Amino acid sequence: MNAAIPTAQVREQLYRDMDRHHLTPLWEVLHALVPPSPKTPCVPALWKYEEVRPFLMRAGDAITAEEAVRRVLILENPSLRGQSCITQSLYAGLQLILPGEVAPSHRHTQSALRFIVEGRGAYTAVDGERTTMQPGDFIITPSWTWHDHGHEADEPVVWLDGLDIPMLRFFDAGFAQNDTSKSQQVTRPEGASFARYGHNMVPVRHDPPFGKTSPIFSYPYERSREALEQLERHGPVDAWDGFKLRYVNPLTGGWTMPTIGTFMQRLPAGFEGQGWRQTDGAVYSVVEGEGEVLITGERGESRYAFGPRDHFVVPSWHTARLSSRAGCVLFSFSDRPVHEALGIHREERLS
Ligand code: GTQ
Repeated sequence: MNAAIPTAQVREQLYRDMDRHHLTPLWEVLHALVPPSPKTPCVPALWKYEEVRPFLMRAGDAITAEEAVRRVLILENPSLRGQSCITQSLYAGLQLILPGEVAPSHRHTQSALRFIVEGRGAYTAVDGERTTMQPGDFIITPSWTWHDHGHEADEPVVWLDGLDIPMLRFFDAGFAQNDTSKSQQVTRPEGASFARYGHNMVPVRHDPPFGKTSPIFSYPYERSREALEQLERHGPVDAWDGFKLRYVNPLTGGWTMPTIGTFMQRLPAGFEGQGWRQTDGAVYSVVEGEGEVLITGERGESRYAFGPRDHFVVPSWHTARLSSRAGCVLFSFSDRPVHEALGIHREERLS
């Protein structure tokens, strides 16, 4: 080693010489690769429905559901523009279907959830069964099942799409096919899957129809809301979450989808929540009522006032604090099933 040559120069020369061999020094990036705590590029964001809706309706004039295949405005994280994602692992969008339209049948390995935001009477068909959409319903399109959406009633219907698109892109595991017909054949009456699996009973002999995904593909709001109302009557309230329930796969007690966890919670009137943070970034859809969320990360603080049909995202390891003067109901989803499957989920509840 020649002590006269400054180390920096030796290093620079090394980096340049090995660069064309596709080699790079770990020690320059180690800290960023293995950070002491999650450093997400995502930022908190809020989409007010009154601002989004006019664009959705203009999209309704600009393109048909059939031509678009899916007429969706993607909710893009402001710091990840152009990447079609709301967190690094999750996709979210608002889909519009107008009376008389059909969004043609296809299938893909990406799992999807629909959370109905506005309007009623549209349907989604999954694996031969249709389900009619009502605001607040949580509907699943399991991986690799044929699905089409249609609308035979008389008002625009808008729903939140949540998909694991970025995750499948990360794993390079995405496949898709278009169906030969626009709308799939209906082979079972509406409600058939709910009758079999949705009443705390399941057929004695059955195979899980959708593999790792819940056999119930529509969870009606009426039921979720009733459960939350009863919880509120009985107490006690959780200081961080209010009253929060997780949607379950009745066959396993586990998550409804292998990649996405879904939740619904009620914040009672006067709720002033404590802060928490967790590794799974989460997307929220406001169902009813009004409230506030304070989200704190290393880059600062965001305070959002939200009302019905607004959407917001809490990125990984950001501290969130919910409050509501008049009370509200929130739907949310995250990639927690994956964190748990990998044994990397962490949560901190601050007091
Ligand atoms: O409804 O099948 O928002 O395939 C994005 C991709 C919706 C759907 C999206 C999709 C769909």
